[in-house]
Amino acid sequence: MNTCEPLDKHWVLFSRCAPRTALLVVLAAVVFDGTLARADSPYATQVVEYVPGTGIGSDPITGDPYHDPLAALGPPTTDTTGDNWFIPADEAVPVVPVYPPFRAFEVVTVGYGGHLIVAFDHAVEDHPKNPYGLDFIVFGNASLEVGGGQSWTNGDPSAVTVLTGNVLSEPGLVSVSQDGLEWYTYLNGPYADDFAPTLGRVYAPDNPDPGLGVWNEWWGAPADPTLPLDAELTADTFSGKTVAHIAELYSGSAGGTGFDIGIFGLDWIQYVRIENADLGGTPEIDAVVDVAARPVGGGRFGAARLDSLSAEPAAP
Ligand SMILES: [Ca+2]
Ligand SMILES: [Ca+2]
Ligand SMILES: [Ca+2]
Repeated sequence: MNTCEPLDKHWVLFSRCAPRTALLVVLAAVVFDGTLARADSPYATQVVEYVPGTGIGSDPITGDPYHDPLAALGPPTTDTTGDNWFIPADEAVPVVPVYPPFRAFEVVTVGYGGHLIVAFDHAVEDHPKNPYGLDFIVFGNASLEVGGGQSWTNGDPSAVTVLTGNVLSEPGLVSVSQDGLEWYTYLNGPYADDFAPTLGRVYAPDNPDPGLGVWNEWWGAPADPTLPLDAELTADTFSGKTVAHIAELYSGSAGGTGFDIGIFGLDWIQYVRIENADLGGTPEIDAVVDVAARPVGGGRFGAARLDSLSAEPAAP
């Protein structure tokens, strides 16, 4: 039924796929005829196509299904809410790697058989000064498993230690395109809704943001979603460390999964597609972000940058 399945073990040209309009009829897709919000937003600005697929869950507080693709536009979630279990639902809760965004207005699910295509309002470049060679970042709602019967209660992050090194992820297959027709797929990863979990705010016990509430003694300004996580950091790096220490290791980055478009020989892309390829679960998408080129750290790890995402952690 889907004529766009990958055809071999390498990146795939989807130019032989049926035209998008035909796919819409076949798959009963929802099309959003959105206009570009503004020029040069670092965030995806347009939903080109969303096929929800099956197995879409719902917000545990409101019951709303996770099927609003507009949740994938704009910046990733900085503060989510309480879960009405350990934390009241009306309390702002900074996203941390052990407490991901989970509300239906924050993330959209790509169900079984589903996919989501978003577009930027500009060309996302394979810029030589992009940190670690990574050019765009997909934010989902993966998290680090805490373990040991601990719970996140929006308290002191130095009092909660990540024990297992496990990532709770639902990997989505990612493709990129310049024109929305010819696609290049990261068949061997990295994947959407996988390492690294989002960090909403920098750990700043000396300068906490008073706007969050009198309880906040730890969290400062929003972390930078245009800065990839150091490509040498892995989930194993974080095992045995407190949430506070992990947040420090993010070094200002908001995390997410970084992608290098240079591996396809492309100088730029404008479209990103996330599909459920039955790699495990139903991925959530919070945001898709253009990395900001910057002088420090650009290309620091050269060609090893992507492999290092799954490699053993380097010595600090
Ligand atoms: Ca690159
Ligand atoms: Ca997820
Ligand atoms: Ca979002």
